[in-house]
Amino acid sequence: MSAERHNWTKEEILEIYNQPMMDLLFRAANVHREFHDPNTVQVSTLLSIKTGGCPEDCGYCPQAARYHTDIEGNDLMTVSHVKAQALRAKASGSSRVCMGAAWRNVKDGPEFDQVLEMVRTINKLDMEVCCTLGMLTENQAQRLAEAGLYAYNHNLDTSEDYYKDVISTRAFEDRLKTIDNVRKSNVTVCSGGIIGMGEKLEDRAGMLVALATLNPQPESVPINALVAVEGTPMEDMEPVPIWDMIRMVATTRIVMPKTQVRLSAGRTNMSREGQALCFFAGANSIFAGDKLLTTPNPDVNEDMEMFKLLGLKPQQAFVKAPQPKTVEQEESVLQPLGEKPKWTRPGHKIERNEEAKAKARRS
Ligand code: SAM
Ligand code: DTB
Ligand code: SF4
Repeated sequence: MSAERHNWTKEEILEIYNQPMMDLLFRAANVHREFHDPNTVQVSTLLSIKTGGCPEDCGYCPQAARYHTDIEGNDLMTVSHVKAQALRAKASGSSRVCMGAAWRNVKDGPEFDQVLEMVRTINKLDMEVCCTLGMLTENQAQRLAEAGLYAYNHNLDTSEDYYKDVISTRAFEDRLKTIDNVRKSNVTVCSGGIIGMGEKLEDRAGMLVALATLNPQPESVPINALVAVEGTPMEDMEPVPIWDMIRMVATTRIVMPKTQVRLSAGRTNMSREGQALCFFAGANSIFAGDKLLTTPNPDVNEDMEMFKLLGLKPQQAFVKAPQPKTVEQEESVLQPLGEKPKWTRPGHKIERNEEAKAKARRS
């Protein structure tokens, strides 16, 4: 029986990652079957509730204002628009809606109040609600919990070492702090990262160490393959080989046996056979819908065809954790604190991010 372990080392994880493929697949599939129904996959729909114009410099991200990518930015969506999209998602088989905002961090005020109303509205549709809004204080996490939030997504993205080559406007410790703030509430933690950003295998293992040594481990771990978007500093990155994705998913499954491993961005470049191997290796969750936040994703009908072909069933809502209760705004005991937390601004320079910025200025 595999137990959840919190003392994984980078060396152990590298050894798992690098073992012969057939051994890795066999071990991962066994762990997967101990803890999960191998024929069930959780399906989430992403909704970009506030797109573009972000002040951060995450080197992979098309929503960073400084890179001048071709995306159409917009203001915060209305609650009624969000409700209509959630109903569509539910009708197409999603059990969870994940709302993303291109923010560095959450600020108390009318926009956050509007997000809280979105959370209440979707929870009342009996769907799991997830948000990814950037950095969060403990009070903000509690207020989201009270509104009925099921999960909060905040990715470590890569190892602590490589993080400094990807993002200069906030630090790895800030990410851990937000995860800790979420953990103190009743909201489940969703945290993972991206492969294909030029990192070494040691960095992939380093990221998994950082996630697997959290106690408890995150309830959900998204593994994204970089979507290289024109205009970002990572526009010329080579696509991730499918075998790397399979190895990463399998290793994540082994070191975090109970977590929901999410096969996230990058599926448009993966064949059905490749995705099937990822499911065999322990992936048991996907993002559905023809758009992620700003980039393409397979069409829902294509995914449902794949599910049929593989005999996979979408997971019902709230089978892994009970539905949170929504506290109405008038009954809330929690007040916004209007905090101005001191999130780190490391201020180091990343050459390729500077070059992308300069290129955008010239064009
Ligand atoms: N602004 C918030 C934040 O950074 O936490 C939430 C939104 S952000 C877009 C959510 C996550 O999407 C990032 O942490 C990153 O892992 C993933 N992501 C963004 N751009 C990506 C890309 N081009 N390819 C793959 N994953 C990407
Ligand atoms: C996650 O790990 N991947 C999703 C979700 N969490 C928010 C986002 C992927 C974004 C891919 C790039 C885009 O569409 O903008
Ligand atoms: Fe902003 Fe999030 Fe994109 Fe970074 S990943 S630039 S914080 S939207």
